[in-house]
Amino acid sequence: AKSKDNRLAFAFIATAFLFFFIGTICGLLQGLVRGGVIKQLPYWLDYYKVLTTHGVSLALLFTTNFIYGFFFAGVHKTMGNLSAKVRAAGWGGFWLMIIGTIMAVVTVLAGDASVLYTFYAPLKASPFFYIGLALWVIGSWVSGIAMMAHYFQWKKQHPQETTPLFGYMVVGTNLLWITACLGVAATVVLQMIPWSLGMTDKINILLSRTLFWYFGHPLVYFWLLPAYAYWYVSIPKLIGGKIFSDSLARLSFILFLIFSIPVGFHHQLMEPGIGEGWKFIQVSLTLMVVIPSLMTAFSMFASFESAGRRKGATGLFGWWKKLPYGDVRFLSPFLGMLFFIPAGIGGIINTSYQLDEIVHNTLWVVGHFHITVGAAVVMSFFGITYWLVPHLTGRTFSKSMNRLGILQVVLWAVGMFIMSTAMHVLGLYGAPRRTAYSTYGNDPVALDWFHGLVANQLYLPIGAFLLFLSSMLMVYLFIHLAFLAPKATADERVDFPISEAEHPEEKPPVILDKWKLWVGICVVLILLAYSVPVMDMLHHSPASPGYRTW
Ligand code: HAS
Repeated sequence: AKSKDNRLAFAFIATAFLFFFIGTICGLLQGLVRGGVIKQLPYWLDYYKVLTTHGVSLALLFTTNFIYGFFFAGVHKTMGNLSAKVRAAGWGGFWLMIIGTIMAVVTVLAGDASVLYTFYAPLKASPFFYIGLALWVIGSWVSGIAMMAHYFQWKKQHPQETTPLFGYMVVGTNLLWITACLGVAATVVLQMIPWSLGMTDKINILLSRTLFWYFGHPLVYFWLLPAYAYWYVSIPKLIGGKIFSDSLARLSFILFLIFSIPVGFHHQLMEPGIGEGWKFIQVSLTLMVVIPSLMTAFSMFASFESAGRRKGATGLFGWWKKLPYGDVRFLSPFLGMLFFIPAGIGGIINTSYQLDEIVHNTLWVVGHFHITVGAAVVMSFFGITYWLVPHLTGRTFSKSMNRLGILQVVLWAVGMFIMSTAMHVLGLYGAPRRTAYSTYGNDPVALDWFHGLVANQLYLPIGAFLLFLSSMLMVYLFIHLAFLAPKATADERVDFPISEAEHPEEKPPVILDKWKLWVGICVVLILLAYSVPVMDMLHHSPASPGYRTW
């Protein structure tokens, strides 16, 4: 039912779907251009403008707004009503993010910021774009701190009780986000805004890219962790099981907090100006951050097996037949998990220096991030949407909606499979990413490369079209669940699924709750991995003039 807290959560979710709508339309256009179906977009709809809108709307705006909606709903569910102050701060953050977003999106649509979602210097956008970004980051901090304040208030009022797992995960994710954003805030406020305002005429590119990736890699875990929260906290309940280990789940979040920041150089392996020793350190730390994902995979298999055995499954793999594939709340994240297996392998390939030399800046990387964030994460968000929206609006979720939901997620999975496989293959054949000239001026050699049976650019628009159909169905289903479905009676109410622990008597070790300790270790690792190279960049890396995109 609609409480004041649920209204806040709903505001985040509804705006998330607005950005999803804009971003997925741009996705279709791009697929058509990259596949050579549309030779060239009209001049007012330049390819790079579309690509920037696609990346910013989906990777930055849809994800963040969705995550905050999900988190606010979850902390309300597990730790009770927000205090008036906390709720006001949540709304304050929301509006700051909206103002920042409008500034950035309008600037992009006006063609004054076709700098892509990574806004690498020396590409220079209008100052409104950067100021919008800065406001958006500050807004996200305000809302994030509000959620954490709710958790710590709860903890104070219940000193003897184990902190709820969901709230714990919200704190871990927000600490990760706030620490990560320091990098992007530094480059935007100290480098890019003065430069785009004309106060400085040159910019230290290596430093700005380093500060960006200091933020950019933990950004991907900021997307992933809410999906993991759903996997750990809700999936066991949906499959009729229990959380395999509460402590393991907490430990995996701590490991993400510690290891996901000092690894940004694995995006810069091909860049000169950073010593190989420093790249080596950060690659080693990247391999450490794989461990909590392997722990999560292990934990999911354990939950599936124990839920299956509870339902009478026997043998090593009998549980496989007992999972509720007909329930979209489960099917969607489950398909996402399947995507995440090759996605994780691809990530390990990317971080291996010599292999990255082959795939860097090719469509392979685009394939990698479409099956990580575009499948594992987003399919988890779809699964959440089907119960969260009716939960927040007090409406019903009927069997026919579930069937349409299954159609939507299957379309997404098939479209994503076709498109991302093609991206990986084309990337290995050498197709570059981020180019509008996808038929390479009809160069016969390029056409020969990309028009085979296996490596064919046409798979991109085919996949993109199915993804587009799926996204429009998702938008329709969102609108239906939010505004049109019948109001639920007391019996029909859709609940927020929270699982019980397999062994509730086992309390998680107290040390896991010592946030200061974990943030301290995180800071030490960041200093170890970054301070010398950054000092070096400050002193030795030359500044460069910009390239105005408007
Ligand atoms: Fe990545 C580039 C390395 C994970 C997103 N990545 C990107 C970019 C994005 C992105 C957006 O080292 C492009 C940035 C740009 O625009 O330039 N990535 C990694 C590594 C991991 C990884 C080592 N990435 C992610 C996740 C993302 C994401 C997660 C989004 C959410 N990535 C890289 C590197 C680059 C990169 C380089 C730069 C490349 C370049 O050259 O530019 C790891 O975290 C992956 C660990 C994951 C696993 C998988 C565990 C499997 C699980 C599922 C279990 C399944 C079950 C179901 C239980 C080890 C948990 C099974 C049921 C059955 C019945 C079978």
